Amino acid sequence: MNQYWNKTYECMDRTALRELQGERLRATVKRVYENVPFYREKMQQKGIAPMDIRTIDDIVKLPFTVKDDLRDNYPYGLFASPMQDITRLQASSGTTGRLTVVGYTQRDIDTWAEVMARSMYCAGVDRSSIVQVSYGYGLFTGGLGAHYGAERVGATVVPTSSGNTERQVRLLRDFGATALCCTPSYALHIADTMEDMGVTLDQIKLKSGIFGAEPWTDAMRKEIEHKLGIECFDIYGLSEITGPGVAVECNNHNGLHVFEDHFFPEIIDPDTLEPVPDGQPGELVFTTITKEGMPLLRYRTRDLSMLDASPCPCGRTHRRMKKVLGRSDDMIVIRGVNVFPTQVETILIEMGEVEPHYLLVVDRENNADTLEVQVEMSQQLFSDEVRRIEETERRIRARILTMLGISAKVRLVEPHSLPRSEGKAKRVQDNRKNKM
Ligand code: DLL
Repeated sequence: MNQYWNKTYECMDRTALRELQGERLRATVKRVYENVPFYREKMQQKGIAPMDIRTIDDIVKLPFTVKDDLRDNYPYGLFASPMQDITRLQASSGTTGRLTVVGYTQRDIDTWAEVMARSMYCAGVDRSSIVQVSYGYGLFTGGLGAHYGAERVGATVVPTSSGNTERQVRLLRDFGATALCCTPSYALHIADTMEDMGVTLDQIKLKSGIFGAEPWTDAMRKEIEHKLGIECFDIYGLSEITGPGVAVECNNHNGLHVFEDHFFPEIIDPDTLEPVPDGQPGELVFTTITKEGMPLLRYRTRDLSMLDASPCPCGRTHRRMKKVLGRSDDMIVIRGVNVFPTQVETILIEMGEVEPHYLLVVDRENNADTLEVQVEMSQQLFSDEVRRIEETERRIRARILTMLGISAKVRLVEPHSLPRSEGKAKRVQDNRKNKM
């Protein structure tokens, strides 16, 4: 399976690609300098003008943009097009604070559909496919992004949006979707609900899942692939840059191809803000190089990843970003040790006996941080003796201590007792925030 939606761009010779990126960056910088006072001032403060940007390598001279800049310029302050040219608004609430608003021109919407169409092809979705879109529709970019991409390739779209999980299962069975788009945590919830309803794998036709919008581990991937009998594709994106479709896995599953002819990626050291070379980890930064409505220069995503420029057997020449396993904001610090929820996820799933439904509860007692890992036990373990349950808790606790260097309390809870997510899963409950 090796099909491209847009071979000219996806397989472009890298020298030609860099040329094109330079050209597009020049146009973007000129556009924001002329139309967005925020960027004009930032560039003036750095003593640079649009003519200083000649090739893509000059990108490092440009100022960064952070989420607070979007909030400070709420709602339309960073738009580079007049309102009459803005055909769509999307927004993201994040975990805290004000909404961040994004404006698209018709061309931006077309570009978004284009990169989502490429993503669909990467996941083997084409006009013969039936795609159930169970990402939320609305201001969140997941639903509409997947919808436009699936329509663009000519697939049959089933726009269920998220929620009403039993109905999702009935529709999967009755309409015969071959691809499912939703968050990985919701995919798992759909799989569990399917089992509870007695719907078996031979009653559904799913072949692939296009999952993203939240961090998820390879252990979780295997779990979902097993439960739904499908191949999973990781899709990455953020509303500030366009929505889903910034990067996606091909069938080699060796990182996510960034659609570099539209979104230029960099990795920086989050402390020094200096760029780091391909192959080294750091914070992902994106510059949109074709956007009209709200172009962003060097937007700091807070997502941790690395870039890989080695050739991919699929023939696409765009660099790949490593699966994002966490954002610096999600990192919890327990008595000085840094932990990402995904690190705990890997341990839990690999241990077996528990279900991949978990919550990390962080607190502070007697001036010391505490971490409690709540995880659902399997039905089998639940019906076993208390002694076995305690033993399992002890084993998980020991494993967390060896692997992550933190002592955590592990509490196995009843099956189905933790809240299920229909969108982005909440993995951490930090009670320290209320105590400061
Ligand atoms: O989550 C867009 C999206 C929708 C992507 C559907 C993929 C699928 P936001 O709500 O603005 O946009 O959240 C963006 O979500 O900075 C990451 O921290 C996280 N994220 C998105 N995709 C992935 C992924 C959408 N595949 C934020 N793996 C980003 C890990 C992801 N984290």
